[in-house]
Amino acid sequence: MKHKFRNLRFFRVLIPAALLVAFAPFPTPDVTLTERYFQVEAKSFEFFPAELYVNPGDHVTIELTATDVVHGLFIDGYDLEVRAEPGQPATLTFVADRPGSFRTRCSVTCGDMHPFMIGKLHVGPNRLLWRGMGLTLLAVLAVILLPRRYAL
Ligand SMILES: [Cu+2]
Repeated sequence: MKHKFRNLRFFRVLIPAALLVAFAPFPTPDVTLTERYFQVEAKSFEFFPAELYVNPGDHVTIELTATDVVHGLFIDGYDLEVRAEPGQPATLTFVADRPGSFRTRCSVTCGDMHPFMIGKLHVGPNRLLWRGMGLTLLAVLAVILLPRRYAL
């Protein structure tokens, strides 16, 4: 009886903790100005890196370098564009004031695979990743803390 009571108390803590990790709103990110600088290489229908991660409010600079033919980088949602000639890097600077994930794509018809030259700009913390990590941690704690006869 004593053990059972302890287990109940354990779940009373664990379940709300899991719900909190899964659904609690994230604190608004602090508004300190962060400069983000990315060097993006555009070459044969690919951007490298293809995915850019920033936080809302960041001042973002993208330096686009084209190493074969003229390429452009257009950010859907922000409607911003930068175009680079081979060997002449061009920069785009903006404030990431819209959270979310936005498609980036080449804005210069550069060849057959041009429509597939896409990437992504992520503005905001990777919430799913953090929640997933939090839940995993709780699951591990549960396995460690749960009395053995209860776990199996
Ligand atoms: Cu292109």
